Amino acid sequence: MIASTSSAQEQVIKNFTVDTMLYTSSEKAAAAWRPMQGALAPIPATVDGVRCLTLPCHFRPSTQRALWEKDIDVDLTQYNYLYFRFKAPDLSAIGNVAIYLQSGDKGWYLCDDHTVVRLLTDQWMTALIPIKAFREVGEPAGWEQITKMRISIWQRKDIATSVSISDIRFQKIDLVNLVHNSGFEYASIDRHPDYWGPGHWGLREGRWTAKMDQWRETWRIDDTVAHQGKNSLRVVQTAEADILEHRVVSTFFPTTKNKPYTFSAWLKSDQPNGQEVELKIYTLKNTWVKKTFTVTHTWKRYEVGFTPKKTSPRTRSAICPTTQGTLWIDSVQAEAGTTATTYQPAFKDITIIGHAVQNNEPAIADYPIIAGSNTGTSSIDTNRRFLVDGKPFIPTTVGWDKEPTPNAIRDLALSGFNTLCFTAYPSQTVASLRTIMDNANTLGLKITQH
Ligand SMILES: [Ca+2]
Repeated sequence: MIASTSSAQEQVIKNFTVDTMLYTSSEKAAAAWRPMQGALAPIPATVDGVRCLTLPCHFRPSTQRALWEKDIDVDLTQYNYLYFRFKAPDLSAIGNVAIYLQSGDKGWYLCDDHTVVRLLTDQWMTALIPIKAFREVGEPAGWEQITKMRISIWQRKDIATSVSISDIRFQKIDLVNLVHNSGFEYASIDRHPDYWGPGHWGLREGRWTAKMDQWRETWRIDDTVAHQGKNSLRVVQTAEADILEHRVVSTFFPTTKNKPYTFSAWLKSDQPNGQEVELKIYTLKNTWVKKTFTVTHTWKRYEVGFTPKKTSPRTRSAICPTTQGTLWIDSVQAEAGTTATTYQPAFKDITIIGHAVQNNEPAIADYPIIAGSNTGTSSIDTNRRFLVDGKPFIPTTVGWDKEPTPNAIRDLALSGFNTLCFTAYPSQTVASLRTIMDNANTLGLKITQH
């Protein structure tokens, strides 16, 4: 058992390794993870390139579950998450994976909630379970004295199957950053960062909408320059008229009224005499706080404080170059408090989306998304790709702020776009919406709304 701090996320995560699951024989594995109630001995294995312990589950009609126990010794008041990786080749045979933590002789802490340990795919998955998701069974003696971990795999089908597990740890994760993809490390679409846009989430200027490839060259990931990680965002501001198109605006994050926050970003410019850049916070109803800086040619952190007058789930941060130059942006952070603390990625940026669970909220991949097609289903997969009917899909469209006419819909389809985007107002009737949607569907267009 090793307590260590991850070098990659130094100051962010403290680890207590329960078991790396790297055993050289079944005997040694079974001595550590004792098979209980007739379960079979664990098998050291390499599954899809991952060294692990495979737990054989030979379910019979009389078998409710297979379980294994290991002695541990940990004070869990110092940690707030249980982390492990697992893979189940036949999800249909597995009912649930329950984790028990024994404390004293009279009780356990148990996590067996399907919403926490979810068997989503037959690939390697990462579980990140909040300690507070565990509930008491019997009379556990306290979080300070955890002496045993039990893995219990419940049967759904009475067949022989298995679950492989790797790298079990308790973690202390104390993340403050509210901004998603704040280091620009994720880009599902070629060199275009996830969770960021130019403000209106589309381009308004006609000369750019006709030359999207050129605009992308001026507003994109740069994987040769970074303050942290591999990427930064590079914005080439060539004319003052392009200020709106070259804003760098985050997705929403929640803020609480009368509470101070600090927004910061690491910036550098190619301008020898500096480039003017605004840091902005958009709060409710698009009121904003801003501070203007002259950014120099070396990486430096800039920050602005703000205190929202109302509680809102819809606060956004923005970095806006207002004079000409090439600007690199990285390590953006919005956090509670009056000063910027050491940069940390946001919670979901260091976990595998789709398998991370925070405060029992569904992970992003679990939210159903309704596609325009009346037969299609859509979702976001574990690699953050948007899928329609199981296949990656990138909507290309022109947006209407009113009802698109039949001719407009037809022209959209004939021009090679694959999606119709329009605003649905309360004044519209179901019948008029239905006409638009049927029209689009007939022409093979998906529908999205803004
Ligand atoms: Ca970065």
